Amino acid sequence: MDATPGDDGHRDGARYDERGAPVGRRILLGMLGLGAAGMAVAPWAQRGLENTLGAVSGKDPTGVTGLLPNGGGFRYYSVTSSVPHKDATSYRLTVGGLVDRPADYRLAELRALPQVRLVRDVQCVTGWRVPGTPFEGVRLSTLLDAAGVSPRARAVRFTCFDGAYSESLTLDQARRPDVLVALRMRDEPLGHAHGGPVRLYVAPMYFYKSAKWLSGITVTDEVRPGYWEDRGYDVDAWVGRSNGRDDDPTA
Ligand SMILES: Nc1nc2c(c(=O)[nH]1)N[C@H]1C(S)=C(S)[C@@H](COP(=O)(O)O)O[C@H]1N2
Ligand SMILES: [Mo]
Repeated sequence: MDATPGDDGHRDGARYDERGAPVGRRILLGMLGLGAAGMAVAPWAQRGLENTLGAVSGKDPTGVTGLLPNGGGFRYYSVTSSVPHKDATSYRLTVGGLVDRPADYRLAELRALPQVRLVRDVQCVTGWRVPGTPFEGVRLSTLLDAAGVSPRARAVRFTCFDGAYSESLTLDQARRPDVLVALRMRDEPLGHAHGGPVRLYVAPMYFYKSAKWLSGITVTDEVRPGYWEDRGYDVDAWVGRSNGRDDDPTA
């Protein structure tokens, strides 16, 4: 783990050279190595640690089911403590709020809708990038059109079955053709670690907008900042044009 004391795991890592290439430290966000990595971790990670240790000692009712062994002898914990597993039988996506026709989709129903495949670079605001990553799924606009968005609506809020994460988009952003309710990543069904069976995929924005384990889409009258946005990150998270980059003379 490269989590560094004093680095919040997002903002301090977002540094770019003149060509716009990220030069920040790599942080494996979402997974936290315990043990020899020690306790010198970023504040966001400490929050995860506390949640996780709380869960181990029984204080967190969600418990720990997200333990994953890895080759190095570390155990990995999800920052948000445990995340339930959902499959084709148990998964549901609700669409509600300021709509005429609230809906409740099963995985098979989402798979039966028109699918769109996009190949873009994944960019975390901390600086790590994965070039040319295919995502495939249903356009969010398809689900919004099916639901019939009220004229009073201005934004869309996303909630997750991890019980902790949330995100938001303006209605205009949500209607972009490069915003998907993704069922596949890298030409495979979306695995649990990447937010499967269904995650949001907001191609033009930093990856924190792409909420994993998506369970709720609520049309609202105003933007409600999401999990990281409550912690200081931009709601409008355009890659290269947000999170202070425009104000940074070194950017
Ligand atoms: N539910 C949920 N979604 C989330 C996060 C999270 O912690 N929980 N982390 C966000 C951040 S900061 C990033 S960089 C990506 C990481 O996605 P990955 O685990 O598929 O690489 O998920 C985003 N969506
Ligand atoms: Mo991130």
